[in-house]
Amino acid sequence: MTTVNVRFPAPKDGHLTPQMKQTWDANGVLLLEGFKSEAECDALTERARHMASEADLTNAGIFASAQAAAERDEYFRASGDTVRCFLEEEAIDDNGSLLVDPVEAINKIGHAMHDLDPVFDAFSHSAKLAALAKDLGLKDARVLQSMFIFKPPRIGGEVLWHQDGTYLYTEPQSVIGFWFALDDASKENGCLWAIPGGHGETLRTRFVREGDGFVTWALDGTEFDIANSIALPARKGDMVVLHGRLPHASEYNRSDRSRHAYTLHVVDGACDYPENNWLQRHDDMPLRGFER
Ligand SMILES: O=C(O)CCC(=O)C(=O)O
Repeated sequence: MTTVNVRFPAPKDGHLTPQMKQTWDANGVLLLEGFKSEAECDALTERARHMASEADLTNAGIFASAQAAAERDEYFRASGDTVRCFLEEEAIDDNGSLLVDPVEAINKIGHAMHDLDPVFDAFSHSAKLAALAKDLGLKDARVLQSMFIFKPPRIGGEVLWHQDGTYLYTEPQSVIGFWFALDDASKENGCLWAIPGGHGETLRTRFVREGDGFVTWALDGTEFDIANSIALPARKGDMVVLHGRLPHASEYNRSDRSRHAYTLHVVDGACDYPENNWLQRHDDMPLRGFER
């Protein structure tokens, strides 16, 4: 079993110590304990649950139900610079009817709340996050994507092993994931897993636009070394930083506790952003940095 320590008390000003930097370079993952306060976490969760309670879930059902692939693709495609809800696969029956309470039915909200909603904006922008991004090597950090992940009790879906560079590719590769635990996350309710050091390997696939749909390009067929993966249990307020080539995943939540989390994906504005990446913004909504 792999034993690697990637946990540190969160730096108050966001700046990484030499030891944190060394751990980041070696492993491609850091867990910064207590990066956010309980109050900050609760405010975000409350806001997301409010959004979920008001959401038009008829449309959200497109994502999981057997409706036309074209409709599903269009719903996803337009979420890059808007705010849309996506349902858990197990939340609806074959006819698309909800099997659980609407607020417990949502898999995630994405992908531009950090720019479009004041509560998410406040959580997502600070001098502390800007300092962290700089120390991680991002010369011109741009916050590209936000996701509120509900992982609801009993039906919270699994996230398969992947690298974030597959979805958010730049040349050279620059994406970094900032993942915040908004509930305590354990193996029981579907905490993150990662393969320390896996960021040193190649990007395996790219997910790109093709015509009106999407395809996945195979770049390297080598399997991920999941025998060397570690669980990353986290307390509410902890933050996990994930290199864009670091393989990571999470299991189903079959427990009776939710596992809310929030992620920001950040790229370097100095890098090229391909026009075939799935996430494209309209010109009137340029990417911002971490400054408020
Ligand atoms: O929260 C999860 O379960 C997975 C999140 C993830 O894979 C990501 O943010 O890239």
